[in-house]
Amino acid sequence: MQYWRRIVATLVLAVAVLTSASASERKIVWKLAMTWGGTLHPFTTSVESMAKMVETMSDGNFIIRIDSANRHKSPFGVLDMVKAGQYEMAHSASYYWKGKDVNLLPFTSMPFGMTAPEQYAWFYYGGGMELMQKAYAPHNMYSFPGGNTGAQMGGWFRKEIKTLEDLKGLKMRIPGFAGEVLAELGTVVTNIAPGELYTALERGTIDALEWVGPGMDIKLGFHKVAPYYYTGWHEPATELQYLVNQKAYEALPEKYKEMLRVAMRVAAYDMYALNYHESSEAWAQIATEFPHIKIETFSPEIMNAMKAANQKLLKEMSDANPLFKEAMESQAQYLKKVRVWTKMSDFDYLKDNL
Ligand code: PYR
Repeated sequence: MQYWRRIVATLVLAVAVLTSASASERKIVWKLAMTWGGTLHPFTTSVESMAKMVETMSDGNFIIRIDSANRHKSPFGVLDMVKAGQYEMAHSASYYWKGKDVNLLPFTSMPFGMTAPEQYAWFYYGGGMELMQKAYAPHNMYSFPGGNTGAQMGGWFRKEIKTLEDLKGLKMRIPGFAGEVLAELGTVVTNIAPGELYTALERGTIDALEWVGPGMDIKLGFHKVAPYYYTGWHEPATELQYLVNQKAYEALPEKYKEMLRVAMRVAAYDMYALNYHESSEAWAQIATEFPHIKIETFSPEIMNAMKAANQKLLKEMSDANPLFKEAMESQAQYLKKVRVWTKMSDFDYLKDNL
């Protein structure tokens, strides 16, 4: 009897030790740095909902604490911070790193490229994810889609842009490959952190800027200083990115890796739906509340020049960077096939139902 009591007591102790060990192993706290200030909804709220999903799915054991750019003060430093392991994760846009590593450029949106449904199909089923991981591997990180804005507006301009001459010398905030295209046409291009956009436009540091689309733009007040609002050509499917430190990710239990992947994917799709909704609401508001805003489309002369510059620069950059070339060829091949379907489905439906 004594013997059995001792065995049972030992087993109870072993279970208690194991349970507390696995419970303490499962308690994980990560830090995430955003490029965005604290109130850039829906970018910021999408990240918050991702972290909330992870917390709920893990019974409160996997916590992701979010630092906005207001706190870490380095909106464009988040790539380096995740690379160095200072933060386990970041939320940003891949094309911001074109000056550091041009191979990271193709994963946000390319001028005259894929639309959001096409690009999601490419990411998940057309080889895009594999190419994105290949591009991020030298930085010791993984990258995951982090929410799409859909096709963006071409930007806010103080003056009407009638000819190519009007683009020359114009100071414009525009990131990514589109910035390269406009620079080729003589525009003085810069990237400015989102938190400083309004002040830069208002003070005349820049003459024009593009940010996202009506849902986000209207809250930042650009229409008060730059009444010409151009339709887009440059970012038909802007996908934000989660950056995840490779070592931190690999150290996660499999279950948590899956929770994180699922939460990022759900939050990303949801941001796309929410931004679509909010842009349509804001568009309706623009028409009634701000009638001075003029909606314009760039002339065929300007569009053709942009397309030609785009092709020229794509070739030059591809010739100099094999991985960039691989990503661009993959997108071009994918687009060839998927656009036929887009035309047969959405486009043919819409042309008779607008
Ligand atoms: C921009 O920086 O313009 C984005 O659309 C994210």
